[in-house]
Amino acid sequence: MFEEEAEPEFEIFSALLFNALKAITFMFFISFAMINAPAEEGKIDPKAEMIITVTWPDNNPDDVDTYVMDPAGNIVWYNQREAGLMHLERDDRGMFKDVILLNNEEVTNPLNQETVAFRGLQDGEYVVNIVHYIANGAAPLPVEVKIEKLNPSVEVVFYQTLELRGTGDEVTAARFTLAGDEVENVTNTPRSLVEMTRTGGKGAGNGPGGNTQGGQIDAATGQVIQQ
Ligand SMILES: [Ca+2]
Ligand SMILES: [Ca+2]
Repeated sequence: MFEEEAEPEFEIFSALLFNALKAITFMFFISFAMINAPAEEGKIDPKAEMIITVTWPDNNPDDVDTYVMDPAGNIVWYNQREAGLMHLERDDRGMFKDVILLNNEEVTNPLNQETVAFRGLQDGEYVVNIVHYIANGAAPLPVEVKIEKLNPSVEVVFYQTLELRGTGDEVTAARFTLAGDEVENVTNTPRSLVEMTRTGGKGAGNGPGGNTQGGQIDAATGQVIQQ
């Protein structure tokens, strides 16, 4: 009689133990996943070698896009936020989704700024363009472009306020050539990067690093060297 009663008690205990183990395993995996969840938005590489900052007036609803091409022909833009050693930290779309938490309440963040960071440098020419992706007003939009080289000490390579004149307007802010630690030949000779991203160039956004058709860029002509 006693032995028969002991059996269900043991079953309840083992069922409880089994469920507790399941719960602990579940919590372990959840916490592990949370630890590994990357904070993609707004990430700045602490080892950045160069920073390009593009800013337009606070609270302006226009969407400006930053395009940067490295000497290898990689192009970083909102649809290809990582290319070569460059990373677009944030695609600012004017007022769209611009909120910050203040005292646990969502308030509008007036800032309009995009940042591209280089975690390494390559010799050769870089091209920095700004594009008026969406214009809401008729007046030209002032856009400030700042290019800084961070090591061994902060050096402002370029700083200028340019104007964008309506949806689709693309302006070459600066082109510069790196040779070791030296920055040479800063110009603003126009060169479209938007066109290259739309015609299947290396920065076309079809997977990491773009497709395989791009190649070495000739620093003199700015053209892709056919292999
Ligand atoms: Ca943008
Ligand atoms: Ca904004």
